[in-house]
Amino acid sequence: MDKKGVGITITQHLLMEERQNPEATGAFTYLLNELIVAAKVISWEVNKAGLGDILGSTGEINVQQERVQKLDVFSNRVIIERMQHIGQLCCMGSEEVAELIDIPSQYPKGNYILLFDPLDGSSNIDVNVSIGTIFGIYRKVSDETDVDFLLTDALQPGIKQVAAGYFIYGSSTIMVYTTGNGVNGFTLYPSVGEFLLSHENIRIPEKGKIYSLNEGNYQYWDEDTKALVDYFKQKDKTTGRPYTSRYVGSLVADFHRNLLKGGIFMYPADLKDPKKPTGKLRLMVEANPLAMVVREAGGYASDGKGPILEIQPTDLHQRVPLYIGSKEDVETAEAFLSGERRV
Ligand code: P6P
Repeated sequence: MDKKGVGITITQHLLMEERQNPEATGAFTYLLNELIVAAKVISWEVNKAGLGDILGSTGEINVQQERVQKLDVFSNRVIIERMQHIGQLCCMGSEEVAELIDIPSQYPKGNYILLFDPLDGSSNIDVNVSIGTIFGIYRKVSDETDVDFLLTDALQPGIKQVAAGYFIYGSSTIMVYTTGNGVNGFTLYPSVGEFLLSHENIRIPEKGKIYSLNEGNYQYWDEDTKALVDYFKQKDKTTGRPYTSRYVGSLVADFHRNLLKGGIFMYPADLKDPKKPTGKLRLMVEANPLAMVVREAGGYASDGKGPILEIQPTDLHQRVPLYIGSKEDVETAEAFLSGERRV
């Protein structure tokens, strides 16, 4: 909060952005505000998780073949129940649910599609490492209303997102989002129950000094990937190398640090799991939303060959290699991964 004890609330900021958009109807502001309510509920639960019995896994396995943590289930349910009644969505897609999620018939449908990862980084829940919610919002392109015919509307390239962002539940709860007019961050003041503007007009440094990836996968990478990672570790003062290695193992935490400080996050394709030949991260609910945020902050996101945002999706849960962060560093990654560069 500023010295007068108040700050710009997220609602104020959304309304200011809405007033700048002549076509705005308020539907979008309403949608984001409801998502914020869901995030406040999740934040509350995450921050007291150590006190209740909500830690640990439910024992189920989700569509990603990952052990479902109780907070995953809770977060997924909170977002679905919060968002389904607002009359702004025609359907939703969740990392936790195999198929598109319909809007129950008792609620009106709208023209937006919400795709989200309800609680990313769930493997870190029990060890008190930051975790988060990632979201992307699209406008429906067809006249369809039946969820069985809305998959084409959901599988639009990331460049078509009208908004994207994430919440981090860590030492504080922070929301970072963009509607295509720059990137702003808001910190939740629990005493006030409001997100207040704390990171105005975030810009990522053109080039960083941090590289982030799980080096335990080294033996599963191809030679171009190994050469790229070795490059960031070699000593060369003129290019500020070796870079510092920072890896939390929670995408939102690793991404957020690099967004503010500069650097590159990488999750390469690896041969570790034949069922996941294109890496672990999901295009629709992880890569695309963060790719929009980083582009609006002056950075870049690639699958190693080209822009994440230009990939034409073929499946709601498809996975992609992800190289995201400072533009110059991601372009270096593309040069190595194409075999053009070795030094
Ligand atoms: P690894 C968390 O489970 C997650 O989906 C991302 O948040 C994170 O970046 C990645 O997986 C970590 O994967 O293989 O390094 O443990």
